[in-house]
Amino acid sequence: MHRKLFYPFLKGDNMATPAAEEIKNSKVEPLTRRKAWKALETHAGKMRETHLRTLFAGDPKRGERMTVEAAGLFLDYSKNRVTDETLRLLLQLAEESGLKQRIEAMFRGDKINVTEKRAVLHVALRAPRSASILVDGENVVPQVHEVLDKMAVFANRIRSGAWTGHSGKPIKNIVNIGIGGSDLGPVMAYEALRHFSNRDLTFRFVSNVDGTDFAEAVHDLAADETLFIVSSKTFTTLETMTNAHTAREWLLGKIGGHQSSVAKHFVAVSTNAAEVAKFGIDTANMFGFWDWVGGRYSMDSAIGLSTMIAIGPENFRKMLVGFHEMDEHFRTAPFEKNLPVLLGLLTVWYANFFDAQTVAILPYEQYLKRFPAYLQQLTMESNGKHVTLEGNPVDYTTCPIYWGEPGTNGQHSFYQLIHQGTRLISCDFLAFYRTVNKLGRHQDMLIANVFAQTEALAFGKTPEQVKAEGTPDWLVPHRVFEGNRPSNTILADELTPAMLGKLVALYEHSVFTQGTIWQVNSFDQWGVELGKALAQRIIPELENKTEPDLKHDSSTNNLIRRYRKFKE
Ligand code: G6Q
Repeated sequence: MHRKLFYPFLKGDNMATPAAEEIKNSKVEPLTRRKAWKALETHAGKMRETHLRTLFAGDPKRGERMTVEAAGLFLDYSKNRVTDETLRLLLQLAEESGLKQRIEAMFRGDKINVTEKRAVLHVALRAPRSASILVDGENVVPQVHEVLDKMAVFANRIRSGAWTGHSGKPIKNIVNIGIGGSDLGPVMAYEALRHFSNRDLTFRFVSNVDGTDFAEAVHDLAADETLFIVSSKTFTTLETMTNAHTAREWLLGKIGGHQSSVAKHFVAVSTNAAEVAKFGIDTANMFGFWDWVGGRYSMDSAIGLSTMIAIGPENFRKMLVGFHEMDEHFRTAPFEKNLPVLLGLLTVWYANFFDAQTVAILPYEQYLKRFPAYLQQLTMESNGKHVTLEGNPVDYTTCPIYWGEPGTNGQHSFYQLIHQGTRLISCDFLAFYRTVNKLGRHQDMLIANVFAQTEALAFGKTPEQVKAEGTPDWLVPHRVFEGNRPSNTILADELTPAMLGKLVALYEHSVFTQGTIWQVNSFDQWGVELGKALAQRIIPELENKTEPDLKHDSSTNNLIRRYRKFKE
């Protein structure tokens, strides 16, 4: 049920905080009371009984009709369990949810991240120089380009060998130290754009506080040729700061240098100049960003410094152009032709009306091998929420679980469950017409598998078809494919920097669309706080020489005691 929580700031005259004002102005009915929602509930009853075979048989042009092409991406959504009526109702739900107004509010720089009282302006990170986006009355676009220019100068110095380390040798190895939003984007982008990267440079990414991550990352690196980029918005994150300090000790230990050599081997990406300076990094070598860039929306900010060093400033700018193209599409295209809106609405459709628990992201492009992991944070940290913007518990499901692996590997493992398991899993298949690695027949085989999988998922194989193949009766049930498993197919030219920008923006805005429908704040992440705080309390309890006075529950106390006993 929709239980109302008591929040003092929501009472009458107290509606004066920016957060409360923002919420009051949104004037949107609770989700389950919206007309379109109710109509969708009734409609879904029928659709749950309808097979994709019937939908395709009834409309020979369905596979051509239910497609949209924009910003160089082609989306075939015909293999979804939807009719024109479903789409009409989902689009009506978007209208009733105030999606248009929310998009405008985001692009305008309104403080739509109400719990942190911040604007949400990753779109400003890729706005052209001539654009103007105001935050608290100030145009932020010139600041964005100032940082990009500074990054470009630095990236070129590294790439050309002009930047030298302590011993006068050029830098050969770049190690990005960061976690979450300060790691997943850089790793994903580096892998995705490896073809465009400078192969004379080695890139490593250290995120985990598990010492193995650091140890293995630097194992074969020459310290005097290594540059660490400490990427941390706050410059206080436990994992990142622990790894950064370990890196400094490692460096100084290897080169026997003085603290001053730190400045030659460390740069920072942060919003916290004071902490950066305290660490020993010259703030002239600090690349800034702003509180209106969320971690998981920051791969195209200075957090992308490693990406820029890898692929060069020109390619980085092409990536930004790709992002911007999708931003403009999202902002201006009518919803029925709007790729992120359609993707977002389809996710809502399965999550809320088919009780789908998960979405599989299946890139048929080896370079996108970290894309599912990247999207896990983008989607689940954004929309894995249980209260609305007003703080009311939701009485509907929010974000599904995202997961996936690059094709065709998954076909030989978990696809069994997608084809014949008991769960409905909607799948996004991503594929490209062309590859930069043209090897024999590989690409045709790869793409044949994409089309084959979506066909098999949608249409399956009936008992009659199985029998007709001469299968003995006892084996027939095992070989039947029910079909009716939904999928989207997204096709594009080739994975270039611009294309990567478009793809990331596509999902960013799909997440925005979903969050708007569910009326959650897609831009905070309070759910990561409790574990962090408890860890801070437990660390000394593990390290203290004297037996600590434990005040946890009996399980946690016992685990701590056991670890203390066996750790040496
Ligand atoms: C992302 C989150 C989170 C964040 C990391 C790293 O949206 O805010 O993943 O990016 O916790 O934070 P720092 O960059 O401050 O170290």
